[in-house]
Parts: sequence; C-alpha cells; structure tokens
Amino acid sequence: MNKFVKLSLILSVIIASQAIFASSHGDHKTHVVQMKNMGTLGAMVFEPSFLKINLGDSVLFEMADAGHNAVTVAAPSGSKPFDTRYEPSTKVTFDVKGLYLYKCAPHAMMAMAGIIQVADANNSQEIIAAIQKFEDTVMMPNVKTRISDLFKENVK
Ligand SMILES: [Cu+2]
Repeated sequence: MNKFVKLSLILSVIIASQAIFASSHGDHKTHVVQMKNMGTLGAMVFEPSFLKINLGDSVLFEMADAGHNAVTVAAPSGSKPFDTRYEPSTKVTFDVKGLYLYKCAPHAMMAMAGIIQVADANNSQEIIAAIQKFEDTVMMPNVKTRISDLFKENVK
C-alpha cells in the first residue's frame, strides 16, 4: 500500500465515523415562528409565542406581515444575541440551554414578544426579572401581562 492510498483510507474512515456520530445526534428540527399584525392572541404577535425546543434546534422567524423583527431581550449566558433585522425569513439556531426572551423592537410597547425554552429553564429567575422590566414598558393596558401570563402558562 502506498502512502497516498493509506492516507485516503484513513481519511475515509474518519469521514464515515463522523457521519455516524452526526446521525446518532441528528434530527435537529426547524420550528417556524410567524411575525403577525393579528394572531389568535391579538394584535402584534409572534405565533406561536412560546416554543419548547431541543438543544441544537432552529427557529425560522417568518415575517407574515411587514415591519417586524425578533431581537433578543434576555438569554442564557454564553448564547449569542440574535436580531432578524426585518428580513423576510431568518433562521436562528439555539446551541445553549435555557430560556430566551425576545421582542419585536417597534411593537414592544404593544407587548410583541415571545419566549423560547431550549431544553430546560435553568435561567428562569433572570427571565422573570427581564419580563417584569419588559412589561414596565408596555403601553397597552389590555396586553400588559401577556408575556408574564405566557411564562406562567408554559414554563415548567
Ligand atoms: Cu412587530
């Protein structure tokens, strides 16, 4: 066996073992969150506004109506803040466990926000504090507790 054949054999074994590793950890899902002017929860909403996903899953933020974004408000330490920058469709991958609070910047005063739970709720105290701070800025009385209600109903 010459050197080249040996090397390519070793390489193909490495590639094959990586493929097996990836598939045994595989099936990361992509979930869709729509940014809407009107949804089942009322005006200016993310739908669904609460999502529980697995570590490594992604969320595709889709702009069903124009003029919305999704921007991190609070997230687990070590995670990278996201901002969909008013793009029609943005995929965000979640690689750190915990709760993420995000908002639509122009409609935050109308309580346009959402929560994503990635596996566990290890940072729930920080998120509760961030929701309180967020709701202090909500100007519409009818949706003042929309996000704290969402948290209470869903986060376990
Ligand atoms: Cu919005």
